[in-house]
Amino acid sequence: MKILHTSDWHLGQSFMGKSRFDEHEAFLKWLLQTIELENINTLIVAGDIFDTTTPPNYALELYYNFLTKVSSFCKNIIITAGNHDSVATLKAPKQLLKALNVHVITSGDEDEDEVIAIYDDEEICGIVCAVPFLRDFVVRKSQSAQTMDDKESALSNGIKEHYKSAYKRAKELSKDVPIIATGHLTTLGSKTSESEREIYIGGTLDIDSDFFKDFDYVALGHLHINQRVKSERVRYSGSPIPLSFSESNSQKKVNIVEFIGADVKIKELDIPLFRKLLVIRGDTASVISELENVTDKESWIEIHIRDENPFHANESIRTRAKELELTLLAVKIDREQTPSSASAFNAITLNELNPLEVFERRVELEGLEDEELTKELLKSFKLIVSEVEAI
Ligand SMILES: [Mn+2]
Repeated sequence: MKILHTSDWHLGQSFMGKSRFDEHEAFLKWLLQTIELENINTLIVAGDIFDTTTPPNYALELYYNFLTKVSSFCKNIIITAGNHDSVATLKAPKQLLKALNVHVITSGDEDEDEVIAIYDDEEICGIVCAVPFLRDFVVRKSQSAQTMDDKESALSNGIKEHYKSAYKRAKELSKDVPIIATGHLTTLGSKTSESEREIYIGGTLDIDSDFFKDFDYVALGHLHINQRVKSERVRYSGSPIPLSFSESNSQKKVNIVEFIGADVKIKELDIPLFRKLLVIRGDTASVISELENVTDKESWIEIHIRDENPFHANESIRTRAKELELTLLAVKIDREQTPSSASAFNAITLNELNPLEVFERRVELEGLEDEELTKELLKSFKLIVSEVEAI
């Protein structure tokens, strides 16, 4: 049995106003070839298929075209929902996709059977506990939780129970084949990037990855950097394309997991980079000289200015980039070096900031001296954002 594990495609992402269509199309083409070449019989996509709950039509088209093609030569296909996905959008074609051997698991509630037998020819060769991103309403057992900490521990216990019961059902189905779990969550001690939203109330819920130890392999999604967590067999595949500038230096990968008898062989396979994201830091002169050395005109560029006169620096850098026909997606001003003057802030447009950054700047303008109060305000703001985004 050979599995390909990927996640966090974020189809339809609008990246500072730019479409990722070309990169996603190239990735899916590469993925089809890889699945065929590597003789993969099980494909797992561990959440965040789409970037938003209302994906644009071209993103849906990419998704369906890919599934139609891949199902003709890959026997088992398992798709689970992530925190970005809309349960309804993924669920609507569920029955139709089943005819193509595509299993779609959206919420993990009692109506959905997450325990899926996978086949090699006509024989069962493994079982996948296809656990999606577990939304609050699926796991929260205790309504009486009062404080944020109570709520967090109720959630984390609920999640652990959920995996335990899936494992038990898998064992009942077959005792002698590998059992694989999927998940869309943050585990303790993992590396994050700037493009993952906090998914549980109050921020990141730390799930200790130890509780995965019964499974033969755990295919995780949510974190965008490929990594393993504590054990060789508990891994994030990471996203196939860099979703933020903070990921520009991390090689994108898929994981290929092969079971041979009781042995498991895991290979990280590099994905080609379809568009370069460049981060350039420095004062005006050094940024401009680096821009002049950029050879790949298709690159998308983020600038961090360290300059005494950021407003002027911003103007000259943008003008030079235009002459060079380069695409600057963001010009940021390194804050430690910057007087917090209105002119510096005006140099940045709103779509170059995330909601938290906007809120932080607003709080900064208040000039609050009470550090505790500032912390509380930021925490409450994050809570509101995570609730709005979880809808
Ligand atoms: Mn994601």
